[in-house]
Amino acid sequence: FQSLRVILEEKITVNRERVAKLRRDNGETVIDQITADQIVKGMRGMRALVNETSTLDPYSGIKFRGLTIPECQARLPKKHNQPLPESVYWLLLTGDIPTPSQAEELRSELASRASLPQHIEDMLNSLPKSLHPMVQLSIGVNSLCEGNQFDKAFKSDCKRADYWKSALEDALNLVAKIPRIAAIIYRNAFKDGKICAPSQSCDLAENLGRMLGWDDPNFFELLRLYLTLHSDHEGGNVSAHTTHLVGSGLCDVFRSYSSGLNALAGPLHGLANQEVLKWLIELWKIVGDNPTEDDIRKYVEGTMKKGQVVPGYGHAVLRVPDPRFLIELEYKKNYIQNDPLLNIVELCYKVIPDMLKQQGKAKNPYPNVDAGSGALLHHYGLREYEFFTVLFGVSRAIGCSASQVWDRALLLPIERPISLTLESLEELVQQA
Ligand code: CMX
Repeated sequence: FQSLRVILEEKITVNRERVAKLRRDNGETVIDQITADQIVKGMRGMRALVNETSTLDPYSGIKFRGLTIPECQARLPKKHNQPLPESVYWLLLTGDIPTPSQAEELRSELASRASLPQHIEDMLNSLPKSLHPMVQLSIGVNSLCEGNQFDKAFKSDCKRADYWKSALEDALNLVAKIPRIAAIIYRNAFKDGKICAPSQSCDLAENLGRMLGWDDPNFFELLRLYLTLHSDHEGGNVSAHTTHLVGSGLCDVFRSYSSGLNALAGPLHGLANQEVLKWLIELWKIVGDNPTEDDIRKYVEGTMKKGQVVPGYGHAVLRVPDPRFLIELEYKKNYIQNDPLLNIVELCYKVIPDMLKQQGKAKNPYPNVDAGSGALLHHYGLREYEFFTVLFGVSRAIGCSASQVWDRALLLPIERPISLTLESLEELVQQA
């Protein structure tokens, strides 16, 4: 952990200089224009945020600190065939590929922080089982804010330039503890409420899998992939942006990310994870194990006729099949022999893009990450789809908390754009 701090300190000094130079030399340089359409259509394509951890290209997809996911799979320290989530976290925090010993150092540090205060366990155990798991997750993460390091620093005479140090402490605690919150929610809502303790020798994925109640190395391997795929998706998506926005008012990472989790719980965003599986299971019930393309078409037509979106398809930025979905298919090909639900996922991929193209509305007719993730979890016996977005939330804590460390590191200010009434927008358009 000490070496992580030292590396970050060096990088932060360099990057603060870059910001200072950018502002000094080009602070007034115009780099973009905004159209009226962008203002009324969810700010699509508007480049207006700084986010260091990842970038998203419409055609090549997500890059974590410049690395595609296949590059991460090839170059980051792994367990079996997938990157350790801890090595992804190191990469997002520092921009460097960790050495195996650095990944191990972070793994051990996070494992040592993985337990929860008893009162938080009691509080989670007292929540009604019927409360949606995402609400429980948001409550659990919010409650971690008690005694957080950032607030302590803020209330002491800590200099603003040093805020990132306490933010890093909190970020590590969030990533270390959120698997246990998730597992308690799962065990209470869907099992007998009993849960094993986190182990000091496991990585984040295996600890999560064991606390959920699995003892299957193949499931832990899938969780490693899952945590990597969902860890970050640049700064403009609803959950990352919410976390950043709330954090910009100097909320600690627990309260910021708790807000981000509520944002993730929308059906057009992270809840699509659960909606896809619900939709696929209904489809499976109707068409059976060996459907034809026509069977799928009929079902999709039914969804569209009801005016609903086809879950797991489309994206606000991507304009190609989501590379994360293609990795899910690759995983199925390499690890899973014959699973009727996953076969249906593949058949959907053959049929749905053409149907969405014909409908002519969606700018991106291709599958996103959610189109395949739930069916993979289902294969290993995790079938309670209301829980799926919680796993998304556990993963995204990695990217959102690393981003918040950099928000503090770069001394980013409170976010405060200006909103317009329709009348003022109409006037501005006339004047332009
Ligand atoms: N099925 C049917 N219609 C769709 C569609 C889909 N999967 N995706 C987009 N459309 C429709 C939109 O509803 C919109 O219709 P209206 O003009 O009638 O409002 C039109 O196509 C244009 O939308 P768009 O510009 O292509 O898409 P947006 O950027 O507005 O929205 C997204 C992107 C992801 C919300 C949308 O594609 C969608 O609702 N997909 C299904 C839900 C889903 O899978 N969400 C997960 C996304 C990944 C994530 O963030 O986690």
